[in-house]
Amino acid sequence: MAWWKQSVVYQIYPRSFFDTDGDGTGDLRGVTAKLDYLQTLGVDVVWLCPVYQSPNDDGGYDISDYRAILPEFGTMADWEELLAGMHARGIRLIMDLVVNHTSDEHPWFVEARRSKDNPYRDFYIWRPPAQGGGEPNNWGSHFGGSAWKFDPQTGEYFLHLFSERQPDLNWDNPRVREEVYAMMRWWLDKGIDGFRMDTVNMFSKPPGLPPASPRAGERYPLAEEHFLNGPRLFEYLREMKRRVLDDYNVLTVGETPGVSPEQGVEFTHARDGVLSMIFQFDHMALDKDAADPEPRWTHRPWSLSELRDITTRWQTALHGRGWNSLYLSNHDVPRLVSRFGDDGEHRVASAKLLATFLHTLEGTPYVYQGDEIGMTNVQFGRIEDYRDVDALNLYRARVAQGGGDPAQTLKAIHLKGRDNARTPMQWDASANAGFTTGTPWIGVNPNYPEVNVQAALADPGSVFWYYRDLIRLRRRSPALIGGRYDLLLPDHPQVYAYTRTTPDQQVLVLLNFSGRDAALPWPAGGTPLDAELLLGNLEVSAEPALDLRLRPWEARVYLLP
Ligand code: TEU
Repeated sequence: MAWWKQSVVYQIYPRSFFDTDGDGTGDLRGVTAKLDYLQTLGVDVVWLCPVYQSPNDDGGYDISDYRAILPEFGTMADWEELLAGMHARGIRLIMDLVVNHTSDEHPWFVEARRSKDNPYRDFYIWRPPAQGGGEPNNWGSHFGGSAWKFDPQTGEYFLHLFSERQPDLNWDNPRVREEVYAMMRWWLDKGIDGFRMDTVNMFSKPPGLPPASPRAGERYPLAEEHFLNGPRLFEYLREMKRRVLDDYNVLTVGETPGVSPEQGVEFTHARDGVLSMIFQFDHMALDKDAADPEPRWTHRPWSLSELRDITTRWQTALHGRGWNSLYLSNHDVPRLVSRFGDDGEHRVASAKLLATFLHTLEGTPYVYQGDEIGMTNVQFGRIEDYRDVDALNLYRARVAQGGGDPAQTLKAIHLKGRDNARTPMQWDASANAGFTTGTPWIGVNPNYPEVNVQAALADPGSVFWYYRDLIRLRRRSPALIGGRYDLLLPDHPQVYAYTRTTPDQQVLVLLNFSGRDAALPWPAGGTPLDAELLLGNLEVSAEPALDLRLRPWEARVYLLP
């Protein structure tokens, strides 16, 4: 079985992890300093978010030199020391590969914008103004406004699906692909163990760039129907596999919004897929109002049955064919305990339940930094305290230029903003949560005196030790790694129940996704007395009865006879 199927991945957003030089920004030495911590947790792989040279318009996802380390983060020697430190501990490293776009400070773009006949012009996507002037089409950017920016030097527009400082590369140009493949080999030859591929299903844009269909009142719709899974995407990814990936035994995980389970199989098929696994987005839309022109800033209550349906579809479709990645959080979304659990009274129990869910499904679990101590969303009172280009653009468009209500807009940012996940890692109860001796680049969540690593390590009942136990449990359970998923109690309003089965082992998982007691019949054969409780997030006394009661956010994992 491929090594990455048996692994748990830990995602590090280095800017917010640990600062060793007091400049308020996390750095590579900060990651190296915490490797023993990661080893105690028991993770197998680290996914490091971008550490490359970048003007940092979008948290380093705007890269101006793919082969250089951003000085704020350290040097290439620091990076090499980090890789060696990981490998010495048996931890593998995957790097972020951001090649849908570059920074506008990348030398290719600096050249490209000089003149229409510059040799690098065709590295990017340029169009003249529409007839009568204005943007070439109505495509919107992910971060608000048009996806086109006018460049006066040559009188044409360039395409940017993200910020205007992130021009999209033209993947139809073979020279672009050659450059990307060479750069990938360069990193792989340094000894890394794979890539997390940013926006990997946006590389191929359809010929003619047809207009997008707007929702009511929408000026610049996100043209996902055109730029997701475009016509030549698989051609390019197969080429990348043949030219680069086939020569290395690596983990590749593609970020793929707007992909169905059937397409997921195509991406990750064990025989002729192009990636090890993908991040699907269906469950990320659960709490959004899809009818709103800006769904990502909306909030609607989600129901267990919706989460169960989505999960069941993916678990079933990929079993024996492709491979899932399992995540509820990352640097782009709110904290999982605030979003899918209860970050108040039941913070600890619900954080453990969500962890149980992630580690008992088929696929490779991803733990985002801080989730292992139950870190929560933050609510800064002023827009000045926010750093994310996405949130700042929203505020500018709605309030500064749109005359909208500042409080409403801040509320949307509190609920959905990406900075929720980007506040500094909380190491201890000292100033700035022990993250830095300087001024942190973004404020620390004020709950750090209670929620921090030092406190978690000292408490045997903490979220941290529960994650450690789950990771260990999964490692020694073939059913939890590769067993078939079968849904039980499909209509239960509070409890998510399923089994994972191999010919030799069957595991039962019971999750009370609610803040109330839940009654349920013992859903498997025999009685609870015949089963072995492998792990639970609350103390359980022997329960001979066939009727179970789960307490708020209670999670149990049983080995069935
Ligand atoms: O994110 C892509 C991204 O924003 C997706 O969440 C997508 O826009 C959305 O789901 C569509 O509905 C990646 C990085 O993770 C993010 O931090 C970067 O800002 C972005 O790419 C640009 O590189």
